[in-house]
Amino acid sequence: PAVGAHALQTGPTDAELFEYVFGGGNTLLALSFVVNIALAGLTILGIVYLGRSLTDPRSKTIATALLLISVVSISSYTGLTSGLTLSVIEMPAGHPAAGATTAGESGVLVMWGRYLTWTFSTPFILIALGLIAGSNWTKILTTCAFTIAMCVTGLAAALTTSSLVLRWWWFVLGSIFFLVIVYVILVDWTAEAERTGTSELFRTLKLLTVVGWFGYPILWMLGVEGIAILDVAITSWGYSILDIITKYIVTFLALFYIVDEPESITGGSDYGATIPGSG
Ligand code: RET
Repeated sequence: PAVGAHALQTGPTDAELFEYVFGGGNTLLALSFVVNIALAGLTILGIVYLGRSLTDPRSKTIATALLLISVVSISSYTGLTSGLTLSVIEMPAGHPAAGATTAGESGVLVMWGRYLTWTFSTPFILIALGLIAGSNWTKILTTCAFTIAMCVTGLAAALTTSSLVLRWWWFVLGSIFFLVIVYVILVDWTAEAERTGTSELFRTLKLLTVVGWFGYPILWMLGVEGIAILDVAITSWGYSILDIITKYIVTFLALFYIVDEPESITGGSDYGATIPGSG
């Protein structure tokens, strides 16, 4: 092999993986990708339509962050659909899926494009949530940095083939980063939303986000990357359904609110500034 060749550059090509997923026999998996392309597209159109009358700069910033969630999502699912961000990867010794074969190659189908693209989509979810809570950019960007770290370690966990222990160590690191985000949402932003006057909306968004986001590491553990008790199509549908909740449903709830009540979102003197005198 060429110098520098590694797992991603060997095994089936994108064309072979596309044929494997869409050539029949894997309809369930194929649908879990295509349905989300459609939903992300509809969400983009919905935001452009409903957001067209927004004038308040902070509401516009929120709507733009919401738009970018679905822009990343439609690209992410296009990557999975085309086979470009799928690979067949051999699991290390001791892994329950070690020795499996997929599409005539030894290894399991890994949807690594999901972890890669969460790196770009989850920060926009946190920007929207933080602005709705009336938080400041220090806290918002802190959560963004931690979600990027979490997703990249998840990607590393999925792609590590040298050792089972190191796969799980990556996972533990990612989970610690995740807890930082959960803390900021549940403690800081909950208090800030109270002061800003957005606590009613924030409570709903917080519930969908925190409960929904916990589903991802659970699926990772149960799916083929972890203890492999769920097959790849079921795991993929799990992620696709979680995406519907944590992205499109969160987007529309937030959007209806800022379109209806743009004045209550302008809590801060600056975007995301804490209201003067509120501590
Ligand atoms: C990983 C594995 C490492 C440990 C943890 C994870 C959490 C992932 C989460 C993903 C959320 C994704 C969303 C995508 C929407 O576009 C990476 C699975 C904790 C919380 C909301």
